[in-house]
Amino acid sequence: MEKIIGGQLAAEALIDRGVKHIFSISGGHITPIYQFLENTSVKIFATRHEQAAVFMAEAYARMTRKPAVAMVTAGPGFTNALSGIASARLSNAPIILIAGCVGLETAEKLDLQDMTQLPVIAPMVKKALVCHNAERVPEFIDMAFRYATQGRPGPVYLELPCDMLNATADMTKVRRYESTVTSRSVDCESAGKIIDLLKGAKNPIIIAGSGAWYSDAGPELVSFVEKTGIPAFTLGGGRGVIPDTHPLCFESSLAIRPGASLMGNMGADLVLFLGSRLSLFYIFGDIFSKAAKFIQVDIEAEEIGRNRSVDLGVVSDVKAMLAELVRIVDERKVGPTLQQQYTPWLEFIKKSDAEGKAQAQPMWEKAEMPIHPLRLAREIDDYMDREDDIVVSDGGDTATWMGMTRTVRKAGHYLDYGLYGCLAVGLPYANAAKLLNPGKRVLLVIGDGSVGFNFMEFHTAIRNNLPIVVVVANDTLWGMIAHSQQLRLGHAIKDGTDLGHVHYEKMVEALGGFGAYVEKPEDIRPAIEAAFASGKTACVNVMVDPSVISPGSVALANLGGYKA
Ligand SMILES: Cc1ncc(C[n+]2csc(CCOP(=O)(O)OP(=O)(O)O)c2C)c(N)n1
Repeated sequence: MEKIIGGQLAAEALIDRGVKHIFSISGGHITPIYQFLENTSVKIFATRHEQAAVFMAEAYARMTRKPAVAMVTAGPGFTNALSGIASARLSNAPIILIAGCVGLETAEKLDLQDMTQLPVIAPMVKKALVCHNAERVPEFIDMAFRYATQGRPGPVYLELPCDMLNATADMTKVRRYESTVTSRSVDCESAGKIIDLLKGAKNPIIIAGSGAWYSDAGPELVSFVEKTGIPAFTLGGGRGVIPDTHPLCFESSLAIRPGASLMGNMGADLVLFLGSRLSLFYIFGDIFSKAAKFIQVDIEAEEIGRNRSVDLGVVSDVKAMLAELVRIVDERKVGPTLQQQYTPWLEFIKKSDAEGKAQAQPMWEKAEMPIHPLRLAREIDDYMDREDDIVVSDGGDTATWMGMTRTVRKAGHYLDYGLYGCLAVGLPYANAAKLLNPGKRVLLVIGDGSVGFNFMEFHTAIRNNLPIVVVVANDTLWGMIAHSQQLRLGHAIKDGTDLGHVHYEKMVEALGGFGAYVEKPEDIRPAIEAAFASGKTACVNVMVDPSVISPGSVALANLGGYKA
C-alpha cells in the first residue's frame, strides 16, 4: 500500500479546500507539506520575511473576504509571524497560520528552533489548534477554516509538529471533512424597533464598519440610505461599502477627515452603528452626544456595549439586518416621511461637508515647495480616479493624510493598517492587492520610515512581476513621532526620529525596478504616470515638508494614555 505521511494529508486538504496561494518562507519543519504542494494548484508565494507573508495573507483575506493561508517554520519563523496575526485580529481578517514545530520526540531536548509556541499565540487568535495525529490532519484543517470564517472572522493558528508531518498515516482512519455554514442570523423583532427609534429621530447617522463589508451589505445599505435619506459614513474595512461618491455618503467617519464627519458625529441624535467598533477612532465613544440614541448591530454579542451603554443592541448579520430594515420601510411606507423629517439635517451635513473641505483646500492645492503632504495625497487621489484603482497607505502622518483625502469608490479597494497601527504593512498589502488584481492599478503611499521595514518586498514584487507603484512620502523623519514629541516637549528627540536623506528610488532601481525622484508639486503627477507606464515595480521618492504636523500627530500628543 502507498505510504502517506501527515504532510501529504495537510497538502491535500489545502488543495481540496481550493486554496490558491500560501504565503510563506520555507523551513525544514514544514518541508513535508511543501513537498506535496510542488506542481499542484497551490502556489507557494515566498516573501522575504514571515511578517510580510502574514500581512499578505491578511490583505488577501480582507480583500476577498475568504480565508487566506500563511505557513511558517518553527521558532523564528513563528515569532516573525506574530505582528501579522495581531493585525489580523483587529482587522477581523480570516487567516489561517500553519506553523511547524519540533516533534514530540525532541521537545525540551534543545532541538533546533524549539520554543513553546501555542501559549504565545493562543490569546492572539480566535482559536489555537495543534494536531498530534497524522490521520486527523484533514479534520484539523477543516476546523481551522471554520473557526476563521464563522461569526466575526479572524485569525486561527494550526500547529503541525514535524514528527507528525513525517509520520505514516493509517489510511483506514483518515476521513475527509469540509463544511461551510451559509445561513445568516437576523433579529426581525429588533429591526422593527430600529424603525420605531428612527421615527423619533431628527438627526440620525449611519456608520458602517468592516462587519458591513464582511457580510457584503453594500447593496442593502445603499437601498436603505436612499429610502430613508439618512447620511452615511464608513470606517476601516467598511470604507466603500457605500461609495464616497454617493450623494448620501459623507465618506469616512473619522473626525479629522475634512468634511462632515466631525459635525455628523457630534450632532447626531441617533447613531445606527453597523458592524463597527467604538474604538479610539470615536474617542472611545465620547465623540457622540451622551443624549444620542445608540443602536449597535454586530455579529458578536460581546462587542455590543463596549465603551458605551446602548439603547438597542442587536446581534445580527449586518446584511440580513439591512435587508429586513428595507423590507419594513417598504411595508410600512415610512420612507418619504423619514426623508422629509431628516431634510434639514441632511442640508446641515452637506453644508458642513462643503465647509470642512473648503478649509483643507489651500493645503490640498499648495503650489509652493517644499511639497505639502496633503498636496501629495491629493495628487494621488486625483490620479487614482478609476473605480477599480486600489490604494494602500502606510506610515504615520502619511497614512493620516491619505485617510483624510482618499475617495473610496469601491469596498476592498483602500487598505491601511487600521487599529493595530503596525507600520510595515504597505508593501505586503500592495503586493497581495496586485497578485489578486493583475489588471488593476495598485498604488502604495508610504512614509520613509515605514518603507524600510519590509523593503525587500520590492524584490518580491519584482521577482513575481507585480508592477505596483510605491510613492514614498519622504520627510527624512519618523514624522508622526517627531511631530507628537514637538507638541509634547517643544522639540523632537533626534535619536529615534531622524532618518536622514535616502534615495529609496535608486535602491529600487538597483533591484531591477523603476525609480523617480520628485521635489516639486507639479512633478508628482508626471512621475506617477511614468511609474505606471514603465510596467515595472516602481518607487517614486517624493520629498515632503517635514515641518507639517498632521491631525494624527496632534491626536497622538493629546489623546488618552499618550498625553503628557
Ligand atoms: C511597527 C511599528 N513601530 C513603531 C510604531 C510607532 N510609530 C507610529 S508612527 C511612526 C512614525 C512613522 O514614520 P514614517 O513611516 O516615516 O511616516 P510619517 O509619520 O513620517 O508619515 C512610528 C515610529 C508603529 N506604529 N509601528
